[in-house]
Amino acid sequence: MSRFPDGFLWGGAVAANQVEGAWDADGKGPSVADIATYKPHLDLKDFAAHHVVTSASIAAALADPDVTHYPKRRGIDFYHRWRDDLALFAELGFTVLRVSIAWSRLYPTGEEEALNPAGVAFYRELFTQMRRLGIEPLVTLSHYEMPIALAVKYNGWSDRRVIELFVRFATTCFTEYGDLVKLWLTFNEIDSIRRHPFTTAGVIEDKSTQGFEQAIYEALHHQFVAGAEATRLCHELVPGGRMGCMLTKLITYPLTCEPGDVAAAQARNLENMFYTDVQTLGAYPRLTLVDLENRGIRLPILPGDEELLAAHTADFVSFSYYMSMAESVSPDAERTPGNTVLGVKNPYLQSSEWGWQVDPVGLRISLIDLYDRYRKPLFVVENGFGARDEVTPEGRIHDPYRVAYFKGHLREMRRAVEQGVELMGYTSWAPIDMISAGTSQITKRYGFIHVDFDDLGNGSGERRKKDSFDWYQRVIATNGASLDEE
Ligand code: BGP
Repeated sequence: MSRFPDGFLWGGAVAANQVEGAWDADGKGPSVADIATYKPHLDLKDFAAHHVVTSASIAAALADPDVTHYPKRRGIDFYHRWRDDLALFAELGFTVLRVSIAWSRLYPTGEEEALNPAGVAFYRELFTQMRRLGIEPLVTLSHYEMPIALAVKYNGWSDRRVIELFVRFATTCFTEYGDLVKLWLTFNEIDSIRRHPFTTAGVIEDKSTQGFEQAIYEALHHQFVAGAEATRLCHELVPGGRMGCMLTKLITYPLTCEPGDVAAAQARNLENMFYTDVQTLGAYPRLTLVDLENRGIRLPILPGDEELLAAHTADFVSFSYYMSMAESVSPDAERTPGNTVLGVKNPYLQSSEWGWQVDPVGLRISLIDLYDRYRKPLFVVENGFGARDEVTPEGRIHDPYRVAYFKGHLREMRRAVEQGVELMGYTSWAPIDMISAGTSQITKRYGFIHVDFDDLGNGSGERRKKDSFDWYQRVIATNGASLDEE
């Protein structure tokens, strides 16, 4: 019965915009997440359509006080129920919990000189209670929830002035919470900027006079620079502080050994890794620079930027892993959605109701790939199975499909560790049901804990343990040895 290394961190991950709710309580300003609507009329698999925003739709949403049709405004009311939720996480045996800090809870528009004291107090209490429960906080500075005022005024991160504002926010987080929080992440899934530029970086197409693609890469460069500066400040201001970068690990296999398929898959994997290359190796890969040049994209690199990137790389590489894809040059190849991407269907894999292809071995391959490329500690900070759960008349939730998903992935993860991958920990996505990032639904449930809300916010909000709760509790209690049990 093999275990994970002593001190391996076990837990779960959530994001402020998907759980907190209380979008305008206690001085919080609106964020880009607060205008996301649940669009049941749209194909759940057409993720791009769920993320389309215009200046007009933003203005209309901001003028609308409704919370029913803006699910991230209400989340799962974690802002008021966090103590009970933390108690459930402690009962699971968590030694780490990944959360994010909502920038607009500290700086409502992102530009205030003065901090919002209620926001500061909220996170201080949260981290203090985590420490009391023996749960290490792992904090993401930016998880799809920048102040919407910065998107409207500056077209988000496409404007270099947002770097300074973010660095001030990060500095505040380090000085306010550095005694409690030692593990930090800069930008959640920074690579998603090309898939949903508004959600990730506040970039709005109808404001991008320089061209949408150009604006997106300007925003990306500014996030890279801000991330390196935040890494420098974390080391300066947080005793023992460690900063990680975060990637959506989108592994792509060639559908066949037809060389064209192999080349197509290689191109997708290189595109995916480019983001961690910059943050971990400290420079833009030449292949990417030439590709951007060929596409007429100009990176707004200013003097000192490249030195900063080279000097302040990530201490560890974290990533989300949910599914894998295939690629093919054949125009007839069937495509299926994944985590805000489209890829070719792999005939060897099953898919979730949302079309995400389930591939536990892909997690081991990803761990080996990333460790061999970066030779730095890794952290799996998201992995999980979104599914509809039924509550029985007796109030039970039987979710064997979720246990099967985790069992497969955790066994493969353990094999990678046995092969020598340095892995700091694992945080499942997500320990409790919440509003999905892609489609703003709660009925796409991930948790070991059920939350009694529907997609329009009806329900008591009551928390209920699913069958998978006990299963994960035992995995943690045995440091993974119970994975061998049938
Ligand atoms: C990742 C995000 C998370 C989370 C997850 C699941 O991309 O970092 O915030 O939501 O995907 O996706 P979804 O909620 O769309 O099912």
